[in-house]
Amino acid sequence: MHSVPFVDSHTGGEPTRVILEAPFDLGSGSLAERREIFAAKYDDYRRAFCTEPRASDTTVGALLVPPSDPTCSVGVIYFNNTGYLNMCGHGTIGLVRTLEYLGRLQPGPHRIDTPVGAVGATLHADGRVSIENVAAYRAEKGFVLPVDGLGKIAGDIAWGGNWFFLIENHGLEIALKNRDQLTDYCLRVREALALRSETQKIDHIELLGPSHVADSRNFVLCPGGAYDRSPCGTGTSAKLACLCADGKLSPGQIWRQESVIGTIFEAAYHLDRAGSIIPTITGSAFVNAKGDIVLDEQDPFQFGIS
Ligand code: PYC
Repeated sequence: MHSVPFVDSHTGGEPTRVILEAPFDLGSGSLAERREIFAAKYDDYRRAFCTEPRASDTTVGALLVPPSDPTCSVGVIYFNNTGYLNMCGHGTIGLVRTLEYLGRLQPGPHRIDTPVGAVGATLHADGRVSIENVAAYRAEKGFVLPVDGLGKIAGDIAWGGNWFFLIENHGLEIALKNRDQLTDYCLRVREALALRSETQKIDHIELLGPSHVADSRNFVLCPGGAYDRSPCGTGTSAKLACLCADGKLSPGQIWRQESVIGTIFEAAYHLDRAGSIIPTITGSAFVNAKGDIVLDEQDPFQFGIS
C-alpha cells in the first residue's frame, strides 16, 4: 500500500486536484517531455487520480513538478479522466490558491512552468488570482463543418493554451437546464472535427451566447466529456483572440465571461513585442478538501475503473 498527498479546490465550480508529490520519476526534461513520459509509463496514475471511484469526469488533475524554466517557481502537468491537457486556466487559479493554502506562496506575482510554456500568476490580496496565459490566436474564422444530424456548422478555430472550436450560431439557449442537449450538440461537433486530419487536434468545443450579467455566457465541452463548470480560462483566452481578430475588443478592455453555471472570469489582453495576444484571466478558487490517495494492491480498482 502507498499513499500520495493531494489538495482539492474548485475554481468557479470546476474542480482541480493538485497532486503534491509524484510517486514516480519523470526526469528533468522540459515539461512537455515529462508529460510524454507520464503518459507513456505512468498513465495508470492519471486514472488513479482522476477517474472513478476516487474522482469523476469533471476532475482536472495537476501534478506539481520542479520547473525546467529557471524563471518559474513551480511546474505543473494537467490531466483528466481521458488524457492530458496543454494548459488549464481554472486549474492554474486553483493551483495558486492551493500553494497559498499550504503556505508555499504569498500574494504577488509568480511564474509557473507548463508543457506549453511559462505562464504568469498573480495572487491578489483579496484572494483572487490573475493568470497571464501563453499567447492566444485565431487560426481560422468561419470554418464550415458538416455535422451528422446538425447540418453545416460554422465556427472559429482558436488556440488559447488548448485548441477550441467556438460556435455562436448554434440556436441553443446556454442554460444549465439544457446541459444534456448542449453536451450532445458538442459531442457531435467534436466527432465531426475528429474525422478530418486538419481539425483532429481540436478537443474543446465552446458554445457562446448572451448573458444578463456579463459580456457573454459559454458552455465548454472538455475532452473527457464533461462540461466546464467555470468559464474556462483557455476557452476565454481563445475567445479574446477571436474578439481581437474581429476588432471587437481593444487591448486592456475588460471582457466578462460567464459560465453555464453563472460563475465569471474577468479577462483582458495586451499585445507583446511580437504583436501576439497575451490574455490575462482573473477568477477565484477555494480549497475544499485535502488528503491522501491510497493505492492498495488488493484493490482491483486502485488505478480506477476503465
Ligand atoms: O480553465 O482552461 C481551463 C480549462 C480547460 C479544461 C477545463 N478547464
